[in-house]
Amino acid sequence: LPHLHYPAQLNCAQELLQQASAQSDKVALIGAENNLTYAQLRQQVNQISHVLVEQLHVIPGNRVLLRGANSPMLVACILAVWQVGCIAVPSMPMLRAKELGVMIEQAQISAALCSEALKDELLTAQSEHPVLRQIMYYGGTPAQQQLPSSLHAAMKDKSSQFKPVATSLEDVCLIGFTSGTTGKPKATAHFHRDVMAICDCFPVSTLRSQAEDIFIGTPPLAFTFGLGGLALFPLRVGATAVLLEKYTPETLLQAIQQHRATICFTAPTFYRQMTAIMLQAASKFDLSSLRKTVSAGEALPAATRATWQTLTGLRMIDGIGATEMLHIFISAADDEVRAGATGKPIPGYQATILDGEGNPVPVGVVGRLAVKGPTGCRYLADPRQANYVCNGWNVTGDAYVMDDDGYFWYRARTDDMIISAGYNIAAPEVEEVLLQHPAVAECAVVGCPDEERGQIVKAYVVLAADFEPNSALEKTLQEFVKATIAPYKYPRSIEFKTTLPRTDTGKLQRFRLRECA
Ligand code: 3UK
Repeated sequence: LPHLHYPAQLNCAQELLQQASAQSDKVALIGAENNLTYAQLRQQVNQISHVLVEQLHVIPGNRVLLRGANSPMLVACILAVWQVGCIAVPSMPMLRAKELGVMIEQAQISAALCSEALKDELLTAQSEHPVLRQIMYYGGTPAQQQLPSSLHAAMKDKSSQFKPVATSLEDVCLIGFTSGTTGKPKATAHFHRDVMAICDCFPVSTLRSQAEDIFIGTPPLAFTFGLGGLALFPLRVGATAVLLEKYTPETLLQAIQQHRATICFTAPTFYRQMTAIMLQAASKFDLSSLRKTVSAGEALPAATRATWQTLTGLRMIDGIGATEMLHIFISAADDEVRAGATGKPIPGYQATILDGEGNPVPVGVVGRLAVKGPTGCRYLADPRQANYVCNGWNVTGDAYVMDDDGYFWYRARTDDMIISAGYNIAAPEVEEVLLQHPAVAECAVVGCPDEERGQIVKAYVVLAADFEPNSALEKTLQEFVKATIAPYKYPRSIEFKTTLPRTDTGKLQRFRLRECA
């Protein structure tokens, strides 16, 4: 695609800050504590850049850890790290010292910019991993902001001009860590070019976002879904982003109404929780400003899509993305949605379905999803690179099927296929059906070892308000599944729970349920 060709020397922070000259007084970022106009954002980024170079003594290529809840300041820090030619390594706010230590070693992190609120775990990690030389903190009390280690104190006397480091298009600027549901988390490296490419793919072809848009949502900036959707995409088109430090489904609904947000990014489970609230108090929230709502992170069940559409009139934009690919690569614009399918490769990307030997399978046959395009997987010195990238294809580990029209239909993570008495059963298919029942708020289906059948289908169910767990309801749900899909797929065992284990990114942790099963 012609618009994906960039000059050989390019610094993505500089590109993203270009809107600062075009519309300097427009609000770029709305935070819990403060807002930043485009001009103020650029000024802060420039001052932080001076601190990085003059006080933290970073040189291009150094890896800088970023740590904080979503906020304008966190965005400014990421852009500053890019502007000085360093590599940003954002970390999930919930991580503990041990997990941070793994990241510090794996990415050889030498400096960190950290929210005062998340200081303790990082200090513990630093004491065991001295490769992390220096940390500066932002936020905190006025007294803390006077300390020598405060980013604010250090920014005060810095110039608001800075000449971006002339990076090349293929310099690494970002290391994204996968959530690591199994085994050691994987570190994926991305270039300045990749950051530009994701801004110029999905938002252009599918989201069709513009300067007038107001972006809002929940994914942490440490998750590339959130980094793109809540920071890079809005900045690229000169729009406004609302960054929520804390949120619940209820406060997200309030924030959409308050800020008249037009584009929302979150995970399916969050949309479900929002609809549950909207159904209880139908007239309470005015969501009429919303234009596009994007769901990613895990499969979007039909019931979630349908309820959302009934309550808002909006066709949800489902999209599959991956940390390895940086952002969404298969999706459909709202006027091209085919309910149940994720969509088609977004312009710039190609997708195919492969069998176990890496050969393409015919239309209609389930296999492994493989994609290629302007972004791709580059693990940092990790033998698992060979599992993910084969013959130039990025093989995602998802079972998919393609139809005659080139739409891609999600089946399951390849490791979430249940084999029971010789039948292959996709866990998400059973979950979809259970979610159509009014008693079910959330559910997770896993294979449970069974002497006779090898595995049996087991469902963990969180009930909707007003429903009581009992064996009659268990039977009702089993009959409901049998009456809706092939009876052999029904959950032979159902366990009622009050919550399900999820990652900070909203993904079900089926492996943890498999362990208890
Ligand atoms: C699953 C989906 C079905 C799928 C991500 C948007 O989720 C993101 O990245 P992760 O590295 O996980 C990747 C895996 O998650 N998945 C994501 N979206 C969907 N499955 N339907 C979907 N719509 O198994 C994939 O392989 O955490 C999502 C943008 C950026 C991202 N990093």
